[in-house]
Amino acid sequence: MKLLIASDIHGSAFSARKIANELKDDMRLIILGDIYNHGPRNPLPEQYAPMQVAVILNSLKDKLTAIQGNCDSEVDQMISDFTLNRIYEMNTGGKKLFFSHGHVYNFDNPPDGLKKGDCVFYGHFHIPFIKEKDGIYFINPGSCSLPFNSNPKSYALLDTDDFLCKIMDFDGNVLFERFLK
Ligand SMILES: [Mn+2]
Repeated sequence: MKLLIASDIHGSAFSARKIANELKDDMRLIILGDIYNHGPRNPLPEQYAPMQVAVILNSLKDKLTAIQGNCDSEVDQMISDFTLNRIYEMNTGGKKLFFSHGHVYNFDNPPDGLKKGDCVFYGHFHIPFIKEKDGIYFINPGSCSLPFNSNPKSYALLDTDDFLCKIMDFDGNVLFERFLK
């Protein structure tokens, strides 16, 4: 199975469209929250149009798993044809993949009950990375809309057959890649 993992769209129709274009037929999409609102601390992203983001993501609802971010409110659920989950867990290939927004669970505060080889995915920080601590992997796809620290807009790809994880920009460049073994 191939997963496209993206985060922190923050209402950018431009970025939602880019993600939709990268999503191939054999992929599932996981969105790690901060979907519609730009957030009071952020500038407006490119083509800020939350309702257009909803139209794009609603059209992908059959292949989409979504997480609620700290900028996502009750009304955001009302415009979404998919559920905004606080966390999402997937068990595959002997691993647990744990997905959340990242303001609660992250490198400094991992969720309980993980073992070596498990993977924790989150956004929130708008900085892409693949880190490892005590055999547990922490993956941030960055923000596909409002990256910080002069990073490019980015997203992650994970193949759950060989667990190769890549963080990509929208020009096809691989920013980071690592086997999450
Ligand atoms: Mn955010």
